[in-house]
Amino acid sequence: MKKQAFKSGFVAIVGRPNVGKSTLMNQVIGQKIAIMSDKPQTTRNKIHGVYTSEQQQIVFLDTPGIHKRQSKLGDYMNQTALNTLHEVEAALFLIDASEGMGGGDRYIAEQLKNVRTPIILVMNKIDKVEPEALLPLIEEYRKLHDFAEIVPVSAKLGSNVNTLLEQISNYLPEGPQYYPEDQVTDHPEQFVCAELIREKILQMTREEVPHSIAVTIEDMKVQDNGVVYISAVIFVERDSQKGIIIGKQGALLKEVGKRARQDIQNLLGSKIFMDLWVKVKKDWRNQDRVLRDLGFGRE
Ligand SMILES: Nc1nc2c(ncn2[C@@H]2O[C@H](COP(=O)(O)OP(=O)(O)OP(=O)(O)O)[C@@H](O)[C@H]2O)c(=O)[nH]1
Ligand SMILES: [Mg+2]
Repeated sequence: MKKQAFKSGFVAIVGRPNVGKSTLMNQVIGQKIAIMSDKPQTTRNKIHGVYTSEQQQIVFLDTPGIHKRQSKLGDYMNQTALNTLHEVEAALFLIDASEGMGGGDRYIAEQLKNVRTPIILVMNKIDKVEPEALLPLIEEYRKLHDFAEIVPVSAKLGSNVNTLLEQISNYLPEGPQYYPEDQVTDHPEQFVCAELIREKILQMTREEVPHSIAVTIEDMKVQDNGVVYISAVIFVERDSQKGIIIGKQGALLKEVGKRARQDIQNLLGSKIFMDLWVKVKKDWRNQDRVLRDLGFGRE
């Protein structure tokens, strides 16, 4: 039998906030590259996740959920997601099949009209949907756009994800293996560590607090005893939020540190010691200079 040529390419994952884009990417990669939460607007940057098999290498670009902007940070996030569509061989438009179509999906479909990239409609969260409800929903979405394929999946359970990978393969050109097979992302470890700390805060706070947080790693070094020392700063927008993050007698911050440490030790494969600091940067989500300092540059 003739050996098939190796294929490779870039695939964007776009959709409304909270539909499961990051969950899907992590499921395919088999590792947590992008943080996930039940809060909308969890992902803020374009996150690369590399999937490698014997026949193909797909670089997935997980993007921020496209939403009605509430800040300059929101503008950056939406632009990041939409610009990504032009850089890829194919795009996955993820929707939440358990919620049905909303204004947000229609808005995104509108944006897709100017894009020549093949778009695969991925109907996620089918574990929460009665099978007979799926067909009418497919018909409804079909009217929005001329999709290249339509694939129902459960990103959380991994159902039908292999079918999706096979479908994507049809849209990839022959190409080289860009990354070594054991590399799952090209983000620096510091970025992933900061994100893991932010994820724990998202899990433990509510309302405006999750959106008002930014995390930076100020220092990260291997000590003589082999332990990795990490110093991280959690930025908030208001004094009252600083109190919430620290918690009663430092309890919340301590718990954030405990949960993050476990994930970061898994990521780095070594013991870590972590110092967490909380600082107020007034209204940082609307300050151009601060946004740039925090890594949200122009897209
Ligand atoms: N039941 C179910 N829940 C899912 C599935 N996929 C994702 N979720 C949940 O949906 C929520 C949002 O998941 P994320 O992966 O963070 O969503 P996202 O689209 O990346 O969100 P943003 O980054 O905010 O745009 C989390 O609570 C996930 O556990 C699924 O297939 N089934
Ligand atoms: Mg996400």
